[in-house]
Amino acid sequence: MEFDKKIFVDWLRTRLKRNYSKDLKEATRHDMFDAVSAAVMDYIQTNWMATRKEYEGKNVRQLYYLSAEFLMGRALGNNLINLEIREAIGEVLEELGYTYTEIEEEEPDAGLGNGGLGRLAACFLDSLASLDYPGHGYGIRYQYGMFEQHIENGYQVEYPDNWLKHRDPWEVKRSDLAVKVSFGGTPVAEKGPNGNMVFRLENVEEITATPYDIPIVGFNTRTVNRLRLWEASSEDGFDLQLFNDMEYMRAVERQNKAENISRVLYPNDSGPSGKALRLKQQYFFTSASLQDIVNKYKRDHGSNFDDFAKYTVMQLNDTHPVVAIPELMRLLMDENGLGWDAAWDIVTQTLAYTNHTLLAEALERWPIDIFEGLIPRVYQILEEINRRFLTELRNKFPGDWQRHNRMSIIGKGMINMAWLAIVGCFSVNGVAALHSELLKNNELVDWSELYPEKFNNKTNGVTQRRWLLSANPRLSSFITKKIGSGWETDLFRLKKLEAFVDDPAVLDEFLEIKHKNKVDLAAYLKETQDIFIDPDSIFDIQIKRLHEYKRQLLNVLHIMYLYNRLISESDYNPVPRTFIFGAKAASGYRRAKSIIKLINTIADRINNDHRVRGRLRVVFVENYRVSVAEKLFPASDVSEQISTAGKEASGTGNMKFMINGAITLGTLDGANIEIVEEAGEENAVIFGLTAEEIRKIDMSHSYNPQEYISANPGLQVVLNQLIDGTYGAESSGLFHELYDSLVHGVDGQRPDVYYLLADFDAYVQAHEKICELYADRRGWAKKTLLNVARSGKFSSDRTIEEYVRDIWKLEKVHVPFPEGKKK
Ligand code: 26Q
Repeated sequence: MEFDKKIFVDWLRTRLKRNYSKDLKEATRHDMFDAVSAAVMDYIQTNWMATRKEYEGKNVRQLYYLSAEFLMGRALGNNLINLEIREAIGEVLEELGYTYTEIEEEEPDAGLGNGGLGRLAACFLDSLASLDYPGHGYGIRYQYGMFEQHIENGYQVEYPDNWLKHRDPWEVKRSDLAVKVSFGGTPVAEKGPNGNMVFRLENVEEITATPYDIPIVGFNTRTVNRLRLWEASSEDGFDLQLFNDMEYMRAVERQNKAENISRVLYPNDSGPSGKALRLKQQYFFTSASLQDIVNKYKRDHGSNFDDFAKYTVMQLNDTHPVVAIPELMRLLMDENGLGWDAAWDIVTQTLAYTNHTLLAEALERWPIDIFEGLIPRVYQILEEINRRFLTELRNKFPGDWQRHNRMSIIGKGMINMAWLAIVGCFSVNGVAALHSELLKNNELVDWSELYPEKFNNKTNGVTQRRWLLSANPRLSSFITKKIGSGWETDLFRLKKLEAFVDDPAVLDEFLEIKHKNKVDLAAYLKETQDIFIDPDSIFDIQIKRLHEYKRQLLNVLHIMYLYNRLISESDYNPVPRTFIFGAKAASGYRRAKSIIKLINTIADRINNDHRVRGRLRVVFVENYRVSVAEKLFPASDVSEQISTAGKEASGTGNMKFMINGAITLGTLDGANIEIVEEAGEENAVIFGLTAEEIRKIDMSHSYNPQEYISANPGLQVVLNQLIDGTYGAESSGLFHELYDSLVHGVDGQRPDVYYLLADFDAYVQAHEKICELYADRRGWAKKTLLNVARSGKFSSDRTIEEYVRDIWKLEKVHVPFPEGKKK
């Protein structure tokens, strides 16, 4: 990237004058952020246009990643890094009297996702562009992203995330590409142009979908791909003929109702909401995206669809866009005159599906009446898909009625979206080796028997550009100094760091970097939450959505246990520890919210008890999000990955910890298994029941948590403290319910569904082990450096290459730099 400081400053001056009527001296930090971003956008546009022309000129096969969520976080730092002008911009800002950090902090996170699934989509876009693949995202431009979390009196309180309050400098509105999405109405049959029967909808509610494009800038390449997010509005506003007071009010109401579709991200990341508006969101962005893709194909190739599958492949991020299957059928048949068989061939050659969960309660199912009411023609097509599928099934398994019932897409008044996905897609993948095996052999065994060729694994990954190069500059320069550059696009090169693991000087240098990062985090927490933490203590961190299966409660029970020991055993003197949590609970998830209150209650008590001062602290980081995660991972010593084995599909935070040199304290669940495999058993601390052991106990119904309580008096005390008033008024309410859920079972559920008590002892031992390892500073440094060195597999670049090889079959497209310019 050619960069000229003087031109850049001139540009800033012009921009500030034009948009804010200010000169450089008068500009606020936010003005400055906006102007810098706009200038960077100008740089990006040149490459963006060049990329589009290259794709169009070469007529290449393209991937579309359909996802209800893209958890992008901030863009400025990432774009500057990928354009390799971060340092230069930093210098310009300093010369103008700003620090780079204060300008960066002005940008709100684009929090258009709940957690892992949404962040994975964002990492994938970064890898696609950085590896020069033509792959683009399609999603929803939520006006309000993931809620802002405040902690009030220890409780989580949700506030709207008004991230578009100021304009978003990274988006380009494309009103010229708006499409219509219809809801409701009555399907009416008519003769189509080819003499076949097609359906037209009468009396529909028509919604306008307007795309906003966001550039996805590849690292050290000219490739700029596109994230296209749809906004909902209504066109049929004002009927001037009928204009009167009532009509006016109705018109505005219609507007609001339409705009509500892209108003807000649903904040629950498990357990279907069952709400019609959620289905509206799904159909809205899926239909708009498919129309856009079909329109583009027709512009490039005319209306013969024979080559559609050759130039197009779509990945469905979980079941949220799975309505694409009947909708693409509808577009091809009703709007483009194809017959059923031709349309079905296209659908089943272009769509692929990723599953992200094993939890039965999280599988998406829609009541027929909601579905049919909102999209009646799509429902008709769905019924026909199911009718044909059941015919196929009866031929394969004649007389096996139970199997037919289990596998019917429509049954018991509900539509099973995962079943639809498996029938309509050519590929079905899980997101870590264990997860894919469990899908194939347990949850989806009926399906893998029917379609064994569809099932495959794609272990998740994370982009090292954001999670190491950008988030951890100290470690990044250390790495480049030791092994040279190149790891930014080939993370396996970190392997070369293994040459240094017995060099004491290097180990000390490595420890020093971690220490400085911990000092930075401590300063940030002091500044934002007025909490003091000691950088010489172990930073033991659990950051992820709050869920019972992720077992934050196990972490808390252990902290209570440790606290009791520190007070009662005068000769007990382990390494000082700081336990850090960050987590949002879905707004309607009562028990998850009780756990947040418990963490804050315990933190408050411990942090104010002089008896454990300097030895134990607990911090709950408020409003955990991508930009805060970027400060936490680099400062981590211990990565808490303690889900009940068999429940966490993969996890991706676990990978971000590893590449930043933390030790995994975890169960053999999700990608933890592969992390330990790569790092070496001696460089992680693993504990607890395995997925297989848990499955056996589950099936035999033999679990009795009381056995574990009786065998461990310390655990007994901790559990009693939840209800005996030790921790105040909540002990009779919220905490009592947590106690009951562990000891007795609540609402007809079995006690301790997630086996916290069964794993408690092993977890205590695991923490002891951590302290022992940490005390040997160079031993610890060696283990954590080996984790970094062996983290190559967990780059999303590796994941994307596997998707490309097995599913997408894309070719790289190199966008050439202009004559005489760099590279
Ligand atoms: C569904 C229907 C209605 C409303 C909301 C939803 C919904 C929204 C988000 C359901 C699920 C999610 C998100 C799931 C998720 O983040 N899963 C995580 O995906 C990661 C990436 O593959 C894995 O690493 C995690 O293990 C998995 O929990």
